[in-house]
Amino acid sequence: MFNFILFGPPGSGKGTQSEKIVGRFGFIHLSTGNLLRQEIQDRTPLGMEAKNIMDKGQLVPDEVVVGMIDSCLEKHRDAKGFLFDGFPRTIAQAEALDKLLSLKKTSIRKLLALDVTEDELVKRLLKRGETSGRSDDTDEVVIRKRFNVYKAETEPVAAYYERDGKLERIAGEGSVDDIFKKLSGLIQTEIDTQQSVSAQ
Ligand code: B4P
Repeated sequence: MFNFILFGPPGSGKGTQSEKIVGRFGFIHLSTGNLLRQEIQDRTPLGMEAKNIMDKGQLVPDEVVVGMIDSCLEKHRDAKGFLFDGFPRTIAQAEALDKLLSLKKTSIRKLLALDVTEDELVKRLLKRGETSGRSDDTDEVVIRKRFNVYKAETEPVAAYYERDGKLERIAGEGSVDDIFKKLSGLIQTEIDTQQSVSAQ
């Protein structure tokens, strides 16, 4: 199994690149943001609680998102691999993910981190807010709050995977296609390396 994390601040292009990556490599795409927005759309009790939190630019509790990921992993037992998008966002989520994957005798191959400057991120999110209807994208105060939460709680996740040599940093500014070329090159290298090890 090939499991990758697509990592980066809000608006860095995780959702945009994930769609292209799963299209090319056939992984299962697990976006906690999309799963939460689906709960909101379905007006479930979990969705109502999540909306309140997301509208303030805060993170949904770890046990809620870990539970969602656990049931998705169960649903796709025969997957060729998973692309985690927007998850893990805290060290507790990273530890929980490692445990869930080790129970399935697999692990994360690489965390692919998109680097984008804060000014560019604000521009992208406000632009998306004009058309997406996402209430967390229309107010610059909420967007700045999301960056602060990212720096305090999510950035340490990159260092957590760096300890095991799993961190790859990618410049996330430029055309969507150029960024996709860099990401898909890194993923293909991992697949080729694994296949040559297995062939020996
Ligand atoms: P997410 O849904 O994960 O989304 P995001 O971080 O806002 O954006 P993403 O990086 O995917 O940006 P995109 O490609 O769309 O999170 C939303 C909220 O859900 C969080 O704030 C949190 O409250 C909650 N949540 C989610 N996961 C959680 C977890 N694990 N734990 C707790 N809470 C959680 O790109 C943004 C825009 O940029 C788009 O309009 C796109 O068109 C544009 N763009 C992309 N690439 C570009 C490029 N190269 N150049 C120019 N524009 C580009």
